[in-house]
Amino acid sequence: MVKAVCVLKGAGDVAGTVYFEQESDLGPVKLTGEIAGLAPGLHGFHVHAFGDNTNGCISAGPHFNPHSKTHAGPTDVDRHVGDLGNVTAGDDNVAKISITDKMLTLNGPLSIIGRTMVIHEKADDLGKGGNDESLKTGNAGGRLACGVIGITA
Ligand SMILES: [Cu+2]
Ligand SMILES: [Zn+2]
Repeated sequence: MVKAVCVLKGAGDVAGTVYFEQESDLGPVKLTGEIAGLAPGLHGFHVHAFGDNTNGCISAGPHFNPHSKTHAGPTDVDRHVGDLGNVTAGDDNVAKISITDKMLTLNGPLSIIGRTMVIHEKADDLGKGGNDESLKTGNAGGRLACGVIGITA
């Protein structure tokens, strides 16, 4: 079992904690946790390539994409490894996270440990927006908060 944690912070009021667990080397990764301070509705949620927050969330670079695919949704076969789609904030401005993903791993050379989770301003169109940006970022807009994924007990 490998466990990791990510504490997300940003310039505004958005903040949260996401926990990661992977039972076996090739098994799915389970994500749980919450992010508060969000406008109600959908918000793009991704693993970005770099564990670098030196200039805020922008330093995390593009979506983690070791196989050089285009942007898509979490259930698509061809997607960025970091594409987790959207999380939904309720009227209480909190998004409760409960995701099981088969493409992420906490093991080996493609491990997401040391990379950055980002929560976005807008909904991710999952690559179906019909423009170039949709195939790169899902048109999810600004980066509200982010944090580096680290190993935990
Ligand atoms: Cu993102
Ligand atoms: Zn992507």
